[in-house]
Amino acid sequence: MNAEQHTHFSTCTLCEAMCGIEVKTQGLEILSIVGDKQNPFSEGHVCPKAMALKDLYDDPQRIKSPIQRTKDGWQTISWDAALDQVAEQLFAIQQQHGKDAVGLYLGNPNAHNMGAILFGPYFYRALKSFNRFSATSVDQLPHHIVSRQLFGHMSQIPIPDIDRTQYFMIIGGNPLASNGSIMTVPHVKRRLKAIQARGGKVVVIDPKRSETAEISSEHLFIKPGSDALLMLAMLHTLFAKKLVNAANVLAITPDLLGVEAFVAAYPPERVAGVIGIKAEDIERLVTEFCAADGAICYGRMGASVQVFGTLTQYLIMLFNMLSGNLDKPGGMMFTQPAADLLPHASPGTIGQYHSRVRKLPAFAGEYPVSALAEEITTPGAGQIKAMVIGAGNPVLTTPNGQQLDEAFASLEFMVAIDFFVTETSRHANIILPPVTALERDHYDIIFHKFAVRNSAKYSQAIFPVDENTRTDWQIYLALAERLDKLNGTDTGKYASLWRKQPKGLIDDMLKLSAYQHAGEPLSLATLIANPHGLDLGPLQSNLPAAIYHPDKHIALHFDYFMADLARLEQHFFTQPDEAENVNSLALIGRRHLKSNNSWLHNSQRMVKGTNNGLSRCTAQLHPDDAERFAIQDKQMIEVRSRVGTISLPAEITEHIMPGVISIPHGWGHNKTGSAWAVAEQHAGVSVNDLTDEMVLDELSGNAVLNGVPIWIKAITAQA
Ligand SMILES: Nc1nc2c(c(=O)[nH]1)N[C@H]1C(S)=C(S)[C@@H](COP(=O)(O)OP(=O)(O)OC[C@H]3O[C@@H](n4cnc5c(=O)[nH]c(N)nc54)[C@H](O)[C@@H]3O)O[C@H]1N2
Ligand SMILES: Nc1nc2c(c(=O)[nH]1)N[C@H]1C(S)=C(S)[C@@H](COP(=O)(O)OP(=O)(O)OC[C@H]3O[C@@H](n4cnc5c(=O)[nH]c(N)nc54)[C@H](O)[C@@H]3O)O[C@H]1N2
Ligand code: SF4
Ligand SMILES: [Mo]
Repeated sequence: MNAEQHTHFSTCTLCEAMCGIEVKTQGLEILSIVGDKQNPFSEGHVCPKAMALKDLYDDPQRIKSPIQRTKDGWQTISWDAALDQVAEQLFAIQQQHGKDAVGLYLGNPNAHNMGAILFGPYFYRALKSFNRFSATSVDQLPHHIVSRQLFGHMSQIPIPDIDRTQYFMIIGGNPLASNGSIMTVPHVKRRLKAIQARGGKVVVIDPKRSETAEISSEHLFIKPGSDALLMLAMLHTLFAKKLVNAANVLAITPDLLGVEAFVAAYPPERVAGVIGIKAEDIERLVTEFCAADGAICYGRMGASVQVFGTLTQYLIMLFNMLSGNLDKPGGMMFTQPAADLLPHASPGTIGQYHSRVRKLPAFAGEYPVSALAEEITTPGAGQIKAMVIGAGNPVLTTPNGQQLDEAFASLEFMVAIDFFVTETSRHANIILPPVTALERDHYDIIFHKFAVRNSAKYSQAIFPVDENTRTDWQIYLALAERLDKLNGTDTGKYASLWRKQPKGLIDDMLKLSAYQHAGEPLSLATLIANPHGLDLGPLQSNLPAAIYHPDKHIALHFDYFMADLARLEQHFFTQPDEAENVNSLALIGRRHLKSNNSWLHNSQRMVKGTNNGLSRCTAQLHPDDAERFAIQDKQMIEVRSRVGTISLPAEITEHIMPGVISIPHGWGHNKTGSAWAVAEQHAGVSVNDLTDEMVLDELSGNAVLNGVPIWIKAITAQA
C-alpha cells in the first residue's frame, strides 16, 4: 500500500533569495519541488537549484550516520560513540598543546541554518580557541567592517530598495547568476526589468559582460581590482559638480563633508586610464545617479574580494550617503526583520588581537582564512594540531587550496560536520553528518535581515524526527556539553537549552517585534499557522534608530579607512611595471545558476547539459588575448600564478574585458579519497590553486580572489 501524499510549504536554503517552495512527499520520498505561488515574497519564483534539494536528500553517497576513518576505510559508528570520541580527542589535544591547538572553520551553509547560528556558538565557546576562521574572509568581511565602524554593528548593512529605485548601479555583483547577495531578492530579473520599465536605469560595472550586464541599461568594463579609484573619482565629481545632497544624514554625521579633502586628488581624468572607464562616463554616471529619485550604488563579491575591497565598500557607502540615498526609499535602506538577532549578537570587534604567524587582524573573533595553512604548518606554541570543519570545503574555496590540503593532511585530528566526503572532509578522522535542509525547521535569521522587503517565514521540517538523525545544532550542543564536562565546567545550562531549542529563541525574538499579524503580536505559532510567510511591508526609513553607536551618530572613521589611500597611491601610481607583469592577465571568478560554491556538483541535474561542448569549468578570455597568446577556442591551456598551475580549456568570448581571464570556483573534484561519483565525472580544476594566500585586502585581511595576476600558455592542440 502506498503511503499518503503530503504537501509542505517550505523554503529553499541554497542561496540568499529565500524562495518559498511547495514540496510534495510520499512516505519518506520527496516527489516534487516547485515554487510556492502563495508565498508573498517570492511569488512562486524558484531557480533550477530548488530541485537540487531533492537530489541532495536522495544522493546515494550522502552520509547518514557518523563515520570514522580506519585503515580499512570508512566505518559507521554510533552517534554516542562518535560524539564521545570527538570531544575526548579535542579535549586531549587541548590538554597537551593548549586551547588554540584546535582550529575551527565555518563554511557558508551555516548562514542558512538557524540551528548552527543560534546554538553553534555554545560549541565555539566551549572550545575556547582563538584559532577561528570562516568563509567570511573570502567573502563579505569588508561589508561587516564598514557597517561596524559606520553604524556600530557588523550586520547593520544597508540593503538596496530595488522595488522603488530609479537607478541601480551594480559594481561586482551578478545577481542573475547568484540570485543576489547581501540583498535577499527572489526573482531579481523581474525586479531589474521593472526598474527599466518604470523609466529607471540599471548600470553594471564589471570586467565581464555578465548575465546581469546583458539585461542592464548600460554596462561598463572596469579593470579588476580598481573599483576604489572609480569610487574616489565619483565622490570627487559629486563635490566638483556641487551635487552633494546629504541633508537627511548630515545632522548625525557631522564630519561627512570632510570627505571632500580626501577625494580632491582623484579627478576622473586621473583614474580613467587606470580603471578603463572614460572620465566623461564617470561624470555622466554621477550626474544621472544624482538626478534619479532614489538611486542605489551596490557593490558585492567582485568589489569585496579584491586588494582594496574594504576601501571600496566604504567609498560606496559614502557615495550613497553624500548623494542623499542612504535610508531613503529607492536607495539603500536598513531592513527591520521580525526576529532581530542584532541586539543579541556581538557588534564585532576589529583588530583586538592578531594571528600568531603573520600577525593578521582578527575581526569578530575570527582570523582571515588566508592564514589558516600557516597556522597549521608553523611549529611553536599555539600551532593548530586539530581542526573542526563545520559546513565548509576550504580546500576548494580558499586561497592556495593546494597548500591547505597538504596542511590538513598533517593534522593529528580532524572532525567534519558535513554529509559528504569532500575534498576537505576526506582528511577527517570522524565525519558527523547532519540532516539536509528540508529535514530541519527553518527560519532565515540572517537573510530576513538582508531582504528587500520586511517579511517573516517559519518552515517546519518536512519529515518527522528520527532518533538516528541529528541536526547541526544537536551536534554542536552535544559536543559543547561533552567538552564542558571534560573541562570540569558547569553544565547546568544544557538541560534548558535542549528543551528550548533554537526555535524557542526564534519565538522569543518574534515576541519582541513591533510587527503584528491580524491584530496580534507575532510569535512562532503565528508563523507556523501561516506557512507561506508574512509580508511585513516595504523597507522603512529608520535613522537614527538604526545606528548602534550609543550617540546615534554615524562614525566615519577617516583615520582607519582613509589611511589606506597611501597603499592605494603606491599600488596604482608608483609601482614600476615589472617586465613579467607585461604578459600577465588579471584573474576573476564567476558563478553559474546551477552551481553553489563547491557542493552541488554531485547532482546529475546540476552538472548535465553542455557548454558548447565544454564543461562549465573553463577559462574565459578575450579574442585579443587569445590571439596574443596563440590560443584557439576550446584548446587546453596552462594557467600559472605565483602559487600554482592548473590546466583547463579556453573559452574565447568577447564578453570579457581584454587582459582579464575568468575561471569559476568550486571545481576540482579530482582528489583521491573524496566520494562524489557524479562530481568526479565533471571534476574540473580548482581556481583556488591559483589564488594567493599572501595577497590580501590589508585593511581587513580579506582574501583577494579578483585581480590575481596569472600567466597563460597553450599546451595542446584542440581539446
Ligand atoms: N576563487 C573564488 N573562491 C571563492 C569564491 C569566489 O567567488 N571565487 N567565493 C567565496 C565565497 S563567497 C564563499 S561563501 C565560499 C564558500 O566556501 P565554503 O563554505 O568553504 O564552501 P562550500 O562549497 O559552501 O561548502 C559547503 C560544505 O558544507 C556542506 N553542507 C551543505 N549544507 C550543509 C548543512 O546544512 N550542514 C552542514 N554541516 N554541512 C552542510 C557541503 O556538503 C559542503 O561540503 O567560497 C569562496 N571561494
Ligand atoms: N548560482 C549560485 N548562486 C550563488 C552562489 C553560487 O556559488 N552559485 N554563491 C552564493 C554566495 S556564497 C555568494 S557570496 C553570492 C555572491 O553573489 P554576487 O556578489 O552576485 O557574486 P558573483 O555572482 O560572483 O558576481 C561577481 C561579479 O563581480 C565581477 N567582478 C570580478 N572582479 C571584479 C572587480 O574587480 N570589479 C568589479 N566591479 N567586478 C568584478 C565578476 O565578473 C562577476 O560578474 O552568490 C550566492 N549565490
Ligand atoms: S534562487 Fe536561491 S533560494 Fe530560490 S530556488 Fe534558487 S537557489 Fe533556492
Ligand atoms: Mo559567499
